[in-house]
Formats: sequence, structure tokens, C-alpha cells
Amino acid sequence: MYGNLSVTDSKPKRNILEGEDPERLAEFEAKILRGEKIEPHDWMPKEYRRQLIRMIEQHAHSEIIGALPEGTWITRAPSFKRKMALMAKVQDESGHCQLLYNAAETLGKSREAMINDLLIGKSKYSNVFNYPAKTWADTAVIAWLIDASAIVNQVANSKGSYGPYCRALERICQEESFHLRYGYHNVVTLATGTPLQREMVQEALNRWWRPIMHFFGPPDTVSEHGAILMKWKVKMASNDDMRQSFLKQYLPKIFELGLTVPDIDLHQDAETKQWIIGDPDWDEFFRVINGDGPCNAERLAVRRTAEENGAWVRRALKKNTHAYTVPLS
Ligand code: FAQ
Repeated sequence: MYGNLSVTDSKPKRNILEGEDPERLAEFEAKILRGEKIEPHDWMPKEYRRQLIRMIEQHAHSEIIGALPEGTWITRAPSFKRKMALMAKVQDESGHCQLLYNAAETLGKSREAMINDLLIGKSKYSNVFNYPAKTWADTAVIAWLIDASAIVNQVANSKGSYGPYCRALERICQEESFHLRYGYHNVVTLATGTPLQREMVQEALNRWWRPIMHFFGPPDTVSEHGAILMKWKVKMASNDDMRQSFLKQYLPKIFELGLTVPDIDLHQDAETKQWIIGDPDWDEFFRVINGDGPCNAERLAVRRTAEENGAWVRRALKKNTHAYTVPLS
């Protein structure tokens, strides 16, 4: 199902709980099992903190970088109404990164350190935002199916164990559900429009399908962090289960619009009703998340420029001087 990927591709295991007090660890795990939330002032194993920082930070970076592919279409939206809607969406995504950076900061890593790790290429962000939005139809597919993928992941994980992350996810999901409806409306408009519009949306779907399959992470057999994150209820389902949940919900809607997906091996198992996908090229996934995708360099360059251009505002606020006296040019 997944080409030549196997468990032997994963890194060697280390003892992640070395040095932890067994009694406190047992109490912590019992609390999670009872469905209680862990809050910032509570005791937690070092590995729980490290994993949460890694995951929430990557999520925050994904939101801020994720605003870029669609953002490039604000000036080219096909009508004033759609321009307003797209602007609101892009603004929402930037707001989500604020909520997520705040949640990650409760674990002890500063926002400056997180942004720095993004800009030097140390921290990852979602694979999907390293591809270009070539046409207006790409923005429609992003807003419908990437927001849908994000919702599948985030609704599940909002029931997880770390209080600040779960509360941020709940709020984010409410806004993402507007994005999804906006995206679906755009896709329906194109799919039921002229032959050229229909062709445009099909081509966009063909471009985004594989990155969307990658979005949920590598197969469970090679997922490095999945087991411990699910044990501690940070991830509420495995990568493959999240991908399956997306396929079950959205493939029928795609087909209903008369659209297809570029996977000749895709089929539904007659007994289990599970969707079986072809190999979505996991080599490409690993290349992209490690910095070698079509737009990685461009995305980071834009963020670096934004960071440099905004530096004087942050300096002014930090010094608590009167920001309005700082010259604008
Ligand atoms: N992209 O062991 P696993 C959005 C990395 S928000 C890049 O399976 P894990 C909103 C992974 O980090 C989108 N890297 O990892 C929006 C790890 O590398 P590391 C973001 C990926 O953590 C919509 C390595 O591979 N959502 O879209 C990806 O157990 C529209 C091994 O993988 C979240 O961040 C990937 N797709 O599971 C904005 C949700 N997948 O750190 C604008 C929270 C895996 O060891 C427009 N995150 N990797 O160097 C999660 O649920 C999880 O972290 C997963 C990965 C499921 C992404």
C-alpha cells in the first residue's frame, strides 16, 4: 500500500522516560486515562513537554506559512465579494498562529525562539504549504480540502490531554469550518461552471491530491512519534486513521461533483469499506518536509522579510516607548 516504506526506515529508539520519577509518571498517566486535562503548572514528563512543544510549534508555523499560498491571490480574486472572503480567511489563519504560539509558550519556549527555529529551517511546518497556488481554483481546493483535512485532525485532537492546546483547537475549528464552506462554495461554482472552469478545478485537485494524502503524516508503520502521542492523548487517532476518516467523508463529495482523484489504485475494500490508496510517493513527502519542496525557499524568504520589516514595531513595544512617534519610513 505504501511502496517500499517499512518500519525499518524509522530512527533507532531511545529511552524517552529515562530519569522520570515512576510515581509521578504513574499519577500523570492515570490522570490522562481519567480524561482530565494537564495544565501548564501541572507536573509532566520531560518527553510530554518536548513532544507538545514540537507539535504545537509546527502547527503554529503551519498556520502562518499556510496564509501565504492563498494570500498571493488576494489581489487577483475574481470579484470583490470573493476578495473580502479570502482576506478574512487569510487573516483568520494568521490569528490561529497567535493562539498556537501562545499555547506553546505555556510550555516554556519563547515565541522568539520558535520563530527563529522556523527561519533557520530547524522547525518543520506542514508539507502542503510548500506547493504553489497556480490558479484561482487552487485556492478553492486549499480552502475546501486542506481546511477539511485540518478539521479532521483538529476536532479529534481538541479532545486531547493538554488544556491550552485543546482550547486553542476548539476555537480554531469553529473558524476553519467557515473556511471549509467558503472553499466548498468556490469549488462547486467552478465545477458547475464553464468547461474551462471545470477543467481548472480538476487540474487543481490533481495537483493537490498527493500533498493532501501526505498532510496526515507518514504511514503508522513509520510514524516516529505516533505511539507515545496517542498513549498520552495528544494525538487522538493515528495518521492512517485520520487519513481514512478524511477519505470516508470527502471522497463521496468529490465524486458527487463529477470530479476525480489522480490515483488509479484507489478502491474501497468490499468488506471493511476502508479506502485503499496507491503509493502517494513518500519519498516526495520526506523531501518536501526536509526543505526540498517547490516553494520551501520562497516561503521562508517571505517570512524572513516580514520578520525584518516588523522588527521596529516589536522593539518599540518592548521599550514601552510611544510607538506612534516612530517614523513610518
Ligand atoms: N508536514 O512521527 P510522525 C492547517 C513530520 S494546519 C510536515 O507521524 P507526528 C490550517 C513530523 O513532524 C496544518 N511534517 O509525526 C490551514 C515528524 O518530524 P520531526 C498543520 C510532517 O507529530 C489550512 C516526522 O514527519 N496541522 O492546515 C507532516 O506524530 C489551510 C515523523 O512523523 C498540524 O500541525 C506533515 N504533514 O504526526 C492553514 C496538526 N507529517 O518533528 C492555511 C498538529 C509528519 O520528528 C490554509 N500536528 N511530519 O522532525 C499533528 O497532528 C501531527 O504532528 C502530524 C504528524 C499528524 C502532522
